[in-house]
Formats: sequence, structure tokens, C-alpha cells
Amino acid sequence: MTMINRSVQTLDEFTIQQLRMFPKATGELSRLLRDIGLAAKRINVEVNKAGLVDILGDYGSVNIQGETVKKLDVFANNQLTGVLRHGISCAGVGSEEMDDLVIFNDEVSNQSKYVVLFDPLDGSANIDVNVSIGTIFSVFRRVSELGKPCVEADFLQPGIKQVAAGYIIYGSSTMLVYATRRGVNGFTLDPSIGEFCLSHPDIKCPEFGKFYSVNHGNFFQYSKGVQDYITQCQKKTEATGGPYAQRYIGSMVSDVHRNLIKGGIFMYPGMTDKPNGKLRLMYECNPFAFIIEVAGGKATNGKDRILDIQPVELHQRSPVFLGSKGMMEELESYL
Ligand code: P6P
Repeated sequence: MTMINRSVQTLDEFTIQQLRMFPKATGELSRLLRDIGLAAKRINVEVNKAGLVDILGDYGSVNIQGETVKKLDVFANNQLTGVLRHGISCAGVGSEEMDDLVIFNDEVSNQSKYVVLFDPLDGSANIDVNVSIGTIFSVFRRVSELGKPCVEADFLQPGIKQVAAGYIIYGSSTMLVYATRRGVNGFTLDPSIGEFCLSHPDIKCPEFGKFYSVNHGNFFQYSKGVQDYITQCQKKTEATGGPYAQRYIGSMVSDVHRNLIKGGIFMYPGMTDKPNGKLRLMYECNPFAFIIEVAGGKATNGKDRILDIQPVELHQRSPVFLGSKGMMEELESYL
């Protein structure tokens, strides 16, 4: 009988191996990522049975985005807030689902050196039609004095200051992908042992891909430069020798994950009636911009690098263009 040597590393083993490379590290980031992985496993259970349990349907309340909140959104938000509050690595959180920051303000949390921002369940409008959805998170080191409660300035830092960023995609398989400056690594949940296992080490975004992702329905609200680039994507392109394929799931985690792995460009441009577009800087654009840049791609708001933007408000929106370096440079020649 052939023995299967399944010596794949779990997320915990991987983060601890990374920790051992920095003897001075406290292990707080490793534990933070483990906490997020735990919340993700609990969210995954509910997402996978959403069709069965009466967890569907609008929760009734309306979140700061003015969208009706699905019960799963609230569940995911509470899971993430709970594991981070009861861990030792996080002093407070900001979430798409909560109008204001949650400052944990207890003795242990006040000593923690990180804060976390997240979109607990992005793409939640797709829950009812069984399309992949995801969790997005962003980790900053505090700038305020340890031992005291964290403050707003700890959260409103430019994206370049992120210590780590990542996402969980609840799709055909459940994957956790996260980046630090050292690289981007992907872990697939093995339900038989309930662990995320390293399946995509050292992810690199191909310089060119064959996908462009944008909501064509808004075409006539985009700037001329964006319209011209979208039109060009449908024609022969020197770089790739053929038109790009249009792929748009309407779930940012799914669209960006595909383009990260296979190469491609994702766009949510500003529009005539919404010059800053729809997506949120702190917990959608920043984390993906960090991941894409570490993987070798580029991310801008059409003018400036996303990671250089100095935030002024927790829920501020930003136009976003991100993905393969070569395709981003093609785009920039049109803007
Ligand atoms: P539109 C989902 O609601 C979301 O926030 C992102 O996940 C997704 O990329 C975008 O909005 C889709 O927006 O306007 O194209 O439906």
C-alpha cells in the first residue's frame, strides 16, 4: 500500500516557523493569525450550511453602508471581534459592519501591539445565490503608547504601514491567503483535521494575465481613459497577442484571488455620481493592494499608489485598480 506522505505544514506550524527566524519576535503576530484562522473556521461552518439553516434573509438592520445586513454578516463580525478581543495580540478592531471602532480597553488588550481592520463577509449580497464570498483583514502595529487603550490614529495609517494583510475565500474549497513583507502564502482548509494547510507557497502574481474584471454596467459612468482601456482589453493587445477574457463575479475576494493566482486586472473605478467608487480603503483596497504588491503586482486609485494614501475616515471609499504589473502599466498609459 503506498503511504501518502502528507507532511504539509499547517498555518500554525508555518507562522511559528516564520517566528523562529526572528528570535526577538514576541509571537503576537503568529497568535493573531491563528485567532483569525479560528474565526474563519467557525464562519466557514455557517457559510457552508447557509442554505439549510434559517440563517438567510435580511437581518433587518441597515449598516453604515446603507445596505441591509444579512445574518451571516453579523455572525462573521461577532466571531472575528470575539476571538481578537479574547486573544493577546489585538488592542481593538474596525469593521465594515460597525459604525465606530471597538477599543477593547482591558488590561491585556491594552498591552497588545496590533490593531485589526476587517470586512467580515465581503460580497454578502451573493450569500443567497451561493456565490463565493470572503473575509478581508488588515493588521497595523499601534502607534500609540502600549499599556493604554488604542486610539483612532492606530487605525488610520497609510496602507504601506500594514504588518500583514489577508483574506479567507469561502469557495469550492476554503482558503486563507495572507501576506507579510516576506511573501504571500495560501493555505487550504483540510476539513478532515480542521486545519489550514500550506497549499500555495510564495504566491507571485504573473506579470500578464488573461482576465480583466470590471462592472460593465457602469461603463458610461467611467472616465474616458478607463473606457478606452476597457475597449482596448477587448481588442488584440501587443503584450498578450489576443483580447482579454472578461471575468467579474461581483465578489471582490473571488475576483482578486483568481487574478492574483492566474494574472489579471481588477477595477472598481470612480464614476460620475460616485467619484470615489464603491470599495472601502481601509478593509478592502489596502489589504488587497498590500497582497498584490508583495506578490509583484501594482495597485493604484487611478492616480496614486493605494498604499500611499493617508486615510482620514474609517469607512472612506477609494477607486481601485490592481493586479498584474504589465496590465497595470498598460492601464496607466490610458489614465
Ligand atoms: P458591483 C460586493 O458587494 C462588493 O463590495 C465587492 O465584493 C465587489 O467587488 C463589489 O462590491 C461589486 O460591486 O457594484 O459591481 O455590484
